[in-house]
Amino acid sequence: KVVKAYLDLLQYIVEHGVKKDDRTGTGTIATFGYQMRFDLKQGFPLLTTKRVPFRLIVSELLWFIKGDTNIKYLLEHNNNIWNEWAFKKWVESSDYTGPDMTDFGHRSQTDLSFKQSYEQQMDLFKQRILSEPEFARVYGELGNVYGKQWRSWETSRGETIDQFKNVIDEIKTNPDSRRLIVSSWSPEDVLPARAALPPCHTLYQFYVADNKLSCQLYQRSGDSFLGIPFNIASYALLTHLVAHECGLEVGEFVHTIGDAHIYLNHLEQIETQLGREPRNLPTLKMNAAIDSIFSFNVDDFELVGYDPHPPISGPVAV
Ligand code: DHF
Ligand code: TMP
Repeated sequence: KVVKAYLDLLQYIVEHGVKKDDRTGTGTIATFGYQMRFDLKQGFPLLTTKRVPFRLIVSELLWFIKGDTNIKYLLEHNNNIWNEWAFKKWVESSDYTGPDMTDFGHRSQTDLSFKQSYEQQMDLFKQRILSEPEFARVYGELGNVYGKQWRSWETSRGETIDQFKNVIDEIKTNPDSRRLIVSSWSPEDVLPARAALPPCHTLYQFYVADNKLSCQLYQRSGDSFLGIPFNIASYALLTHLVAHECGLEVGEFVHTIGDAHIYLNHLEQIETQLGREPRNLPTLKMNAAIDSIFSFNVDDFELVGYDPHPPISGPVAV
């Protein structure tokens, strides 16, 4: 089955988006409030208009489910998608004595000799995270990001709440509940000192009807070219995993986005995708022998029939 929901989003922003400045200084076109629906029975919603690295989506989701917030696990799985935000804390710290890395996100795009120096510092940083446990403990840590909020939310009384496990238990025992929610947004944690990046996927809710599990995500801010393709696939995978754990079929993934934007330095990549014909969706195969959602490994997942157009690269706004 071919799905156009993502291309419709791009088209909508291109047509109706307004120019808007943003925190990163890159500039965007943006719209506010947009919803996509994916029927997970029709196939696994990984983009076909560019190749998206599924293995990175798997390792990031398993990292959330483990409750881990340190990039060490991601690096051990060759996943570099969160490096910049840990690196930023490192180069801004008083322990860092290398060349000045101020504003590395922009400068590495315009200044070739700086880019080399940045790449060298980033490599050194990754090596140290992987080989020095104490360094990793301090500088690999992203703070109160998803893993922490899902699995060990801290209350003002100093207790922790495992929202993720609780919601799974609730789906199993009280599937009609209208309170099947996991929230990552804490007003207390929206400070740079507490989280490297305040959660973009703010809150999700499950819904059970006809023996099918659906999931809706409220995403406060969506980078249409880089983040959203990952987010769609990640929550689709999450829905499959929770459905499997609860003995349910999969229903829909509903994706609601607040500030849905295209960075101005991604417009060309967006046009390329709008010129491509979407192809049939792949299907997801999971290792059926795994009996707990907490026991999956990266190689327990496989996509069958994924035949996308070639990858398209673009700079990430830090
Ligand atoms: N900041 C911004 N500005 N946009 C984001 O999408 C974003 N996403 C974050 C953290 N901060 C962010 C976490 N998720 C990539 C994808 C998702 C992601 C971070 C980065 C990314 O760069 N994807 C590349 C492939 C990367 C690779 O192969 O290593 C892509 O082309 O999809
Ligand atoms: P913001 O905190 O200023 O909204 O910046 C976060 C940027 O990262 C924004 O462009 C949205 C993007 N983003 C996603 O699209 N998906 C994600 O999963 C994450 C973590 C970020």
